[in-house]
Amino acid sequence: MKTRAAVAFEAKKPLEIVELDLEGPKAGEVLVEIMATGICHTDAYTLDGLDSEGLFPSVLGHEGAGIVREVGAGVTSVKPGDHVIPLYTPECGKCKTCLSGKSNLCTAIRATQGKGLMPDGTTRFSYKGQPIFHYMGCSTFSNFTVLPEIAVAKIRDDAPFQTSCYIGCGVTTGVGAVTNTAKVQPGDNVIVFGLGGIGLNVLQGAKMAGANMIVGVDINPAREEWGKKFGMTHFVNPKDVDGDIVQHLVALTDGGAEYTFDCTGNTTVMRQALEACHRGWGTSIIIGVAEAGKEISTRPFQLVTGRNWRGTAFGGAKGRTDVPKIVDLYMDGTIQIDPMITHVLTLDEINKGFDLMHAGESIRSVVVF
Ligand code: NAD
Ligand code: AHE
Ligand code: ZN
Repeated sequence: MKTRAAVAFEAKKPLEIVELDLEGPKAGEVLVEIMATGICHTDAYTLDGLDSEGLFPSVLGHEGAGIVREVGAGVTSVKPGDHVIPLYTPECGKCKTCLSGKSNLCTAIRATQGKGLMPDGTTRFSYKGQPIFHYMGCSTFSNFTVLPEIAVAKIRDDAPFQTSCYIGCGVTTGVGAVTNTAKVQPGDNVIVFGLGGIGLNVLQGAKMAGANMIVGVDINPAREEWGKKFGMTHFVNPKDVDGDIVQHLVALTDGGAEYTFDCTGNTTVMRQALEACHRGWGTSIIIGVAEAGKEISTRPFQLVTGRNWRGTAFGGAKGRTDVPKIVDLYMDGTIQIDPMITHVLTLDEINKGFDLMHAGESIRSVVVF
């Protein structure tokens, strides 16, 4: 079949809207009509050539929602007409990691996914006879895409696509980092670095968890108002701080926070986040994705004296199990999404979504098909 898609033909170039050829689902795969997709900073990072695994030409996008239109042989858990959210972190339920119960990082298809391929080692997309790579196993910047059955979460039919697509990455990552990874407890102090599409969701997760001080840190002054809407109790703009930002935050939180979260992808900020943790027990969670070649560093003394450094992917959420529950939390009003969708675009306008993100003018842009 044919599908309209925004294709990343080259790094650092705008996406091009073209009609691609799409092969139907093979055994264990499903064809999904994408109804809406968010634009996450990770898409921009890959398009900008900063991703070690970035491949071109490819169809980016990993934060979608849509409807199953066809299933391949042997697919039993979803059927045509089901509403689904694609999962860049699938859940096979059978691999060592899934069986361990210790992590959401299912390994069933990770190797081929990182190479832009379906589990059988081929692509379903092509353009003028040339293969086009998949991205994060999702490729939601296409009106239709093919996914492994284990990489879709079935969700309730009454959830609007335009907002619930955000659960495919940003919402689950931010809220899950607090509830699944950090397990923030009532009364804990929290510092969130970077109040964008992920950081605001960390704020709302911290509020849900009953955190005491919820400190937001951002170099964009406009993010102060945004943070306040989602539970932030204190805002710090590092540009307005005289002296050392870490000392400032440690003083503000009476010795450092129980939990800090990096939602910037900046390795200097990651160090600040670790060092703003409370001596003896504070834990810093890295959410931000750093560009190829970057490394983190700190004095080992920071860890010797009891600070912990951790990371999280997709908020530690087990996609097929947890995503439908997050959709329920959104639908019952426990989790807010609508105010964070600042821009709704057509596929033809998708590059504007990247421009808005880089200019700091959007929280989430969503493309509707
Ligand atoms: P975004 O562009 O919406 O937000 C980033 C925010 O960080 C902005 O508000 C920006 O002003 C702020 N910022 C930038 N530099 C800063 C600095 N030096 N100090 C303080 N604030 C600073 O991006 P997003 O979509 O929220 O994504 C945030 C990061 O999380 C990205 O690195 C993205 O790739 C990553 N991410 C990781 C996961 C995961 O599973 N681990 C999932 C989604 C996104
Ligand atoms: N490809 C990059 C790593 C990118 C990365 O860490 N991705 C996160 C999700 S970001 C979503 O917006 C993730 O899930 N990581 C775990 C995984 O298995 O990819 C690189 O450095 O090579
Ligand atoms: Zn993302």
